[in-house]
Amino acid sequence: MLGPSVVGKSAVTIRFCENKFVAVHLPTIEDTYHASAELDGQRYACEVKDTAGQDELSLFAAQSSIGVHGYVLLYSVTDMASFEAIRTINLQLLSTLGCNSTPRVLVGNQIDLEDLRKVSYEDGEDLAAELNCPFVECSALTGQGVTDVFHSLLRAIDGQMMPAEEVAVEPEEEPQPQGQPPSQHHGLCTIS
Ligand SMILES: Nc1nc2c(ncn2[C@@H]2O[C@H](COP(=O)(O)OP(=O)(O)O)[C@@H](O)[C@H]2O)c(=O)[nH]1
Ligand SMILES: [Mg+2]
Repeated sequence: MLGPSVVGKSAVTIRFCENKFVAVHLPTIEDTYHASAELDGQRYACEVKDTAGQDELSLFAAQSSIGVHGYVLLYSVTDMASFEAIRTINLQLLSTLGCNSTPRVLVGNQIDLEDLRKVSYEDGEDLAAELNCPFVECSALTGQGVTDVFHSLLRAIDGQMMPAEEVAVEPEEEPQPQGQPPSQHHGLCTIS
């Protein structure tokens, strides 16, 4: 679970894994949560790593990527600076992984605060197109869209993990992303 501070990384994680809203969560706590998800007839055991957040002082560390299958890039729709920070966080992530793509989902949180919205849905869609990943808006407070966040990411992870013969593109035209070889472990997904 990546993103700037106070955008709701912990709140979205806990909404998905424990189906409750935590109004106050210590910002420095980094913890791993578990959830089970059912998608397209397949059951997934998800491990979600809540991070303390990425900013100028705490960049994404290579060791944080060990065993992680996909990433949530979270901003708050009420905070334009948090949205603008996503590009940098994404670049840091890809350069740390040493690849030009990895399963990610771009997520705008806090859509229950519509009156305070600063980042439009279209802004989010445009950035997701630029980052080449799915886009979801959600609210950890109401729970709206939260399941969709993780389903979108599981689809992105599953798409990358498909065995080579099931991938519809020609390898010459579209090389597979480097750094994370295809895996047969479809049942367990670790998300950061
Ligand atoms: N209204 C509203 N508040 C939220 C939502 N998600 C998080 N918050 C609040 O935003 C603040 C930061 O949330 P937190 O999960 O601690 O952010 P983190 O630092 O990114 O982990 C807390 O006061 C939360 O209660 C949401 O969807 N809607
Ligand atoms: Mg937190």
